[in-house]
Amino acid sequence: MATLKETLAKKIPGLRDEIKSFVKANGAKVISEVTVQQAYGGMRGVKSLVCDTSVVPPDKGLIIRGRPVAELKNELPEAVFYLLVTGEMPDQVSTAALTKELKAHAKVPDYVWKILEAMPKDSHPMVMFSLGILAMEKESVFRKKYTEGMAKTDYWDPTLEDCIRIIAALPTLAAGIYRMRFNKGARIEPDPALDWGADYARMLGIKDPKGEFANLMRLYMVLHSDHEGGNVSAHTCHCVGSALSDPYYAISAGLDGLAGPLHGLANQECLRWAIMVRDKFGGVPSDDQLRQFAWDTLNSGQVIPGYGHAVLRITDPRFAAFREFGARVCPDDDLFKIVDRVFNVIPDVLREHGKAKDPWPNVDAASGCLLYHFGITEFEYYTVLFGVSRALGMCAQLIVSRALGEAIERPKSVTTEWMKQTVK
Ligand code: HAX
Repeated sequence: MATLKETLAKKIPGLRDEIKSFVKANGAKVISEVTVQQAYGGMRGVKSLVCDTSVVPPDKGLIIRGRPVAELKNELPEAVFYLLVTGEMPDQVSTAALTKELKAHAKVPDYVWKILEAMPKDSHPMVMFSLGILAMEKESVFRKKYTEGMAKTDYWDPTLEDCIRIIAALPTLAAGIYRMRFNKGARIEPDPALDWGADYARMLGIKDPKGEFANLMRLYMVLHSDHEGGNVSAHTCHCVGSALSDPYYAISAGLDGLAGPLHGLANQECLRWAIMVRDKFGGVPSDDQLRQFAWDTLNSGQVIPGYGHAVLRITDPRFAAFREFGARVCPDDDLFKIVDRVFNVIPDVLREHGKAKDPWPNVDAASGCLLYHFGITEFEYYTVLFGVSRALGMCAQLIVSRALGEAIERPKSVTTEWMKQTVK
């Protein structure tokens, strides 16, 4: 048994030495080049960030600290957080200690609820979520210690502490927002006896006689937890954190990026699309009907949500894990059947369409129909669930970044005029 903090503390000196001597020996070597296309095209493929928590090989999908995500699908999210931060899978006792630590900080201060209650009733739940985290910034141990005066080598410690507190409070905050925003009745208080994911499921107030919704939440939290360092939310969080803004600022900022329709909001778009299909055809359509519907979507200039990826070039293993869950728990659900059928039809349509580099489903293609099956029918909320999970990865990346003493981000921007002169 070793707590997350003990395991990390033991690793930090070795990690620092390793990186320091590696950079000293190889600092001038070139690892990437940048084309004009990349500079204007979202820096796709430019290798200029370091992230050790996970990698996403285009032909394999998410690998967390050397473990393919499919191998982790039965683990608790807090155990995966431990793995993300330290690179080691905790034993049961260490996981239980982390669960206990998280549950000790599960309460959300009253002033946060008051701020959220004062917001317009039609505020987007992601705004409420991001704002709720930002409002809690006054709790930051990092800011307090930094103001008092702290050695750079100690930054990681209060960063870890802030991150534990943020992760601990997120299910309570997110579930409270769900109940408040969608008129579900009074908030449900955290239960110290439950694990992090199961308590989130319970605080949402979903009836769960067989415990399958809690299983879905645990799975959801593991599958969305991390996806390298260059995606919009992780990179934003890293960039803000690199200015030594504390984790409350950095996580809130990362979530603002996750709220975009090409990133985390895609899961609400996916379900909207599947429901449009169901309503148009009065149930599960035939493959031909679905093909035509997909072409209508593409011809109207819209994307097929849930398909394509900036990095992946295969069926996302996270989609496969959700599909397997659906096949076990709700094989006869119409929306699940539509999602399944879409999988048979869309890759060919996108290949024929000829634009998307990746015609395969991403993580967002299947998650929405499972949430809907259990009664979370408010699509606008889906990105909040994604955010609770992705906070695990963002926090892990921040902690590692502070442990390694990484520098403030400051890439060089150039003008179009400079580009034109340079390529001459
Ligand atoms: N349907 C239609 N066209 C698509 C497409 C899709 N699902 N996926 C990509 N394309 C198009 C792009 O719009 C782009 O068109 P233009 O050249 O006209 O601009 C072209 O194919 C090339 O794009 P790409 O290089 O294959 O993909 P990008 O790296 O630019 O974008 C996206 C990756 C995920 C944003 C993109 O595939 C997309 O818009 N998919 C649908 C939305 C979605 O599912 N997003 C969630 C992704 C997972 C995630 O990050 N979740 O948080």
